Amino acid sequence: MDLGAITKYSALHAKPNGLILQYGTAGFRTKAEHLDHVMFRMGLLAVLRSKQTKSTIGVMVTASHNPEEDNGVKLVDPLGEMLAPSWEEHATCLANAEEQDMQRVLIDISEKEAVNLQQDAFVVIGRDTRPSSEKLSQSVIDGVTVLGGQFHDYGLLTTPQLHYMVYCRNTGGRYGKATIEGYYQKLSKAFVELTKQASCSGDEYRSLKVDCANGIGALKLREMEHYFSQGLSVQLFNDGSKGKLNHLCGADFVKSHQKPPQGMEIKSNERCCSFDGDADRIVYYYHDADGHFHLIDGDKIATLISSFLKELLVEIGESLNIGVVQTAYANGSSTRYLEEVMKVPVYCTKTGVKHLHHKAQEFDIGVYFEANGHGTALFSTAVEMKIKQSAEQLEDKKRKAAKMLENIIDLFNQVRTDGAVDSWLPLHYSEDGQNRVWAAGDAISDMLVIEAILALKGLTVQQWDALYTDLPNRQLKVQVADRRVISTTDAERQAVTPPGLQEAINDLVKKYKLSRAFVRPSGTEDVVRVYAEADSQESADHLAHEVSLAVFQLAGGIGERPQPGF
Ligand code: 16G
Ligand code: MG
Repeated sequence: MDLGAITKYSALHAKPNGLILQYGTAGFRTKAEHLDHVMFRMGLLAVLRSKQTKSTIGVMVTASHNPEEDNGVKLVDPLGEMLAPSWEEHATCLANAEEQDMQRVLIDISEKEAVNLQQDAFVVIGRDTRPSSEKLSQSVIDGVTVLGGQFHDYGLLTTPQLHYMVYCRNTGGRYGKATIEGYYQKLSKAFVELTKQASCSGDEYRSLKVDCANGIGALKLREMEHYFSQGLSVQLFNDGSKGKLNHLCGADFVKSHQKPPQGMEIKSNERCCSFDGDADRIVYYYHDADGHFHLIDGDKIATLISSFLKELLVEIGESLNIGVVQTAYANGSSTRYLEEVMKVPVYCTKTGVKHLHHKAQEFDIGVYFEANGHGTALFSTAVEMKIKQSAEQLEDKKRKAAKMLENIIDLFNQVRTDGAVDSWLPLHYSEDGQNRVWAAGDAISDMLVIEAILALKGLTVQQWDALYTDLPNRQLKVQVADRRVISTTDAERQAVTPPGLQEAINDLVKKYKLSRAFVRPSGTEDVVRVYAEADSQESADHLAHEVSLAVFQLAGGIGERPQPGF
């Protein structure tokens, strides 16, 4: 380590005194002007992690669905998965060290993790379209180079594309080529193969309007569209040419406001979808003939995907276990439909992709989606092998179904480390013996899977929507002095503290039909989140308001008391 050079460069990316940030599920995220030192230091940390794992590490500069003024940074581990928890702690310590302590913290980390400083390091960098991202990614590069690391700057990428690049590089290109063309080719090939088998390829199945949140998704879809145009034509809106990133558009806006994005003209029954700012989330929607807006969220996406996969398995004659993983935010109607009509086991985990992902790995095929549109399907290696064999050996109809499944697996843009592909991996990387699969969801790949399924099944967007009717629901936020006074259990569905809160919620819920409510401290904002659903919108709204008041009274509310009306 050239400590002199580190000190000199660090001073050029000086930390504002007293600023404290936390590496959360979404990495570091805050106003862009507070992040220069964090970026430089994450460049340093990525080099240490790369030396330790003897693998390529990724650094993504993005703040996803946050406002344009914000930014953020996430490190991507060797198999394209999220950073290991112990290194998240190092990231927090390093980012928060005052200027004079930074070197000591850096040395501490490398000693604690037994990093061989002589080892080569390689870091790949991607960024979203925020005005601040280019300069911030340059600060990452400064950190990488001052510690002697090599790097490749991919420039503009979606978050899932950067994960793909990291995985491809660490598996010697066996999964795919670590280039943007490699990504386009891999996904498009699987999509075109799949949709070739669709008997109904009328125009209504072939065209889709996409709201790109004025973000990176627009650039990448535009580059990609000619690769899959045989199977699907996309019309892009909010492509960044005029509007502001995530402003009145994008998946987060559409889901939380339950209304269409601005800047998109929607004719009745046209199929539309929205990406978020870094293209790892997707929701669908349409207007019916009466002009009513219908949202098709992550729950209905999971239902479509799991029912299709189940049908294919029946056709092949395989009895594999499929499970669906949701969070407490999943609409009660979706859970009921999956369990009672589809007879698929459903599990509930805490909010946050890593929790769902972990649970989904327990199944031969695990489909997981958060209601907000974050999700994917995971296939165990054994299943993948079985399906590949079936695609070669079985006869006619069965073979066709196996081929479809094979293409769907490719289309999900998932990679894994268990079983058969172990031989691809750098042997020295085995963090905790778990099957590590990165597949936290990719809006582009999810979109192509959904479009292929709709075409193959000949389903219109209304028919898909009609699988079940969502229970009316409402989400609210409450300001409290310290949101940590709320602790939860049962996958966040029950409040343990403060005393009396759960009893109050139980009493309120009893007043309404088909009702349910829960509260949880947010992991990304300084608020308590409240969710309620009931048999009518009015009841859901009332219940949410009453629960908010209970939180305000029992959990130390601050500011104005929650008011009724939305
Ligand atoms: C993060 C999570 C997302 C979750 C959200 C909840 C990842 C990659 N992202 O964005 O899955 O839905 O947090 O936010 O894990 P909240 O805690 O503020 O409600
Ligand atoms: Mg995102």
